[in-house]
Amino acid sequence: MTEHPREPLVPYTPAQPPEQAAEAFYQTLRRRRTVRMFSDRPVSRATIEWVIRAGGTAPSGANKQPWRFVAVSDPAMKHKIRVAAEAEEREFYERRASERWLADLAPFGTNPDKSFLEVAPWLVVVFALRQTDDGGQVYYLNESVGIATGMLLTAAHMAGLATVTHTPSPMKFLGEVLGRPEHERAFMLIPMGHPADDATVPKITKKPLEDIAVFVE
Ligand code: IYR
Repeated sequence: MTEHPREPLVPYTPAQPPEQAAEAFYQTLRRRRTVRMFSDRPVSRATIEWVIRAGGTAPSGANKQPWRFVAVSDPAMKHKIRVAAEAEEREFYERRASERWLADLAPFGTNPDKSFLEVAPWLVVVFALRQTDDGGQVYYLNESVGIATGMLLTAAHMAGLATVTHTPSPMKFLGEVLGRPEHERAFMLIPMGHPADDATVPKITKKPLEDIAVFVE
């Protein structure tokens, strides 16, 4: 058997005790909202790089890190993505979506207009790798990429950036427009930037703890 190297854990110890640290983080995270009204105020590439690095710290099946984050600021590419996304969305709103689905979406005021895809300074397209870049097996792909995406969204929020988890369906056009290889499957399209000064968001609530948690002690 080969020896696999190990190293001492360097624990992260918050400045406050766990209970206070957990509440403080919750108070910050609860202010994240999905935003569809962006400012065109620029965001540096370095900011996006840090946010992507944060997403890339996610745990994944056998640490295969089966994700790729494609960050787009090129206006011509953003335009192409918008045009293609809006074509899919028109199909969705006019034909594919059931009456019930449209009714469920009504409170959010979404529609086929995806101008945020051009206004936001950056689009981060998350791809799930069906296999590693060298053809190896990946494990728990959706779980892994879902976690990394959640961490990416959290990192953007902590940097003061707004995001929307946009899932045009089908998303195949993203791989085509961006010229991504066959083994990369588009997972989510995430505009990132500062919110518009007059941005509004739907008045919605999150379920209270009693409705989302069960304690067995
Ligand atoms: N992809 C469409 C529709 C949509 C679906 C769900 I479920 C949402 O939570 C929001 C939107 C769109 O982006 O408009």
